[in-house]
Amino acid sequence: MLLLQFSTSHYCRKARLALGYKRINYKVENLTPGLHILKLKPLTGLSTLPVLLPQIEGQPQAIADSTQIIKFLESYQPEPAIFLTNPEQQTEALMLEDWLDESIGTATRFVYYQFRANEGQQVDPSFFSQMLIRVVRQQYGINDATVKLATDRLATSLAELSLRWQKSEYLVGGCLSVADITAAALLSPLALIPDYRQGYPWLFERIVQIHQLCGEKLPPGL
Ligand SMILES: N[C@@H](CCC(=O)N[C@@H](CS)C(=O)NCC(=O)O)C(=O)O
Repeated sequence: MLLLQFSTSHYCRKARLALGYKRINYKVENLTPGLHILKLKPLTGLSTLPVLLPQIEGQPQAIADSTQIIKFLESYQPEPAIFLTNPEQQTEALMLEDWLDESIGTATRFVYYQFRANEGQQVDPSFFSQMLIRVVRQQYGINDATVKLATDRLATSLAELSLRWQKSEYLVGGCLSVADITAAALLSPLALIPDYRQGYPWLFERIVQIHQLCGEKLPPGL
């Protein structure tokens, strides 16, 4: 299998965690932001990464979107399972995944690029990196006002995750699920931000444990 990705994208990390948990052999191809559209549009009709190319006869040519990739992996190789066997718990895990994808992953992006453009400039002060940060901020409308809203949304979501992860090792049910993998990936960019590292130590402990379970390299900062 081949995973088309941006090396630093937290949604691509989510797909890698799922592939790693299932111990599936795969290669990655890192696309260049901007030029990625030329490759993706004809393949998927979308412009976002990750995209998985199973490269297996009888399987789809390309699967876009991290949620769809995990669904595909679960049906292609059911064990070890990322979906829960209890239907109610599985519905809850999928709802958490969707909330994390659509709301929290976006809020993390806002807070992360705000940090990288200000106090975190020294993480990579190169011209290319700073230019990319400017483009991303413009593309997603990242500014002081939208970052304030995102920060607030993250605080609410971390309160919810803290209740769940401090009560049990798992967000839903009695084993690792799509909800844990999604949270570990989409909150991982916060590891570089000192306020989050100091305020939420339990979050980063769990992110490390999930990366270890999935055999995935730890995110920057951890
Ligand atoms: N819901 C999508 C979101 C993926 C996403 O937002 N990917 C970003 C990178 S983090 C992207 O490809 N952006 C480039 C673009 O929109 O052109 C998923 O889960 O795969």
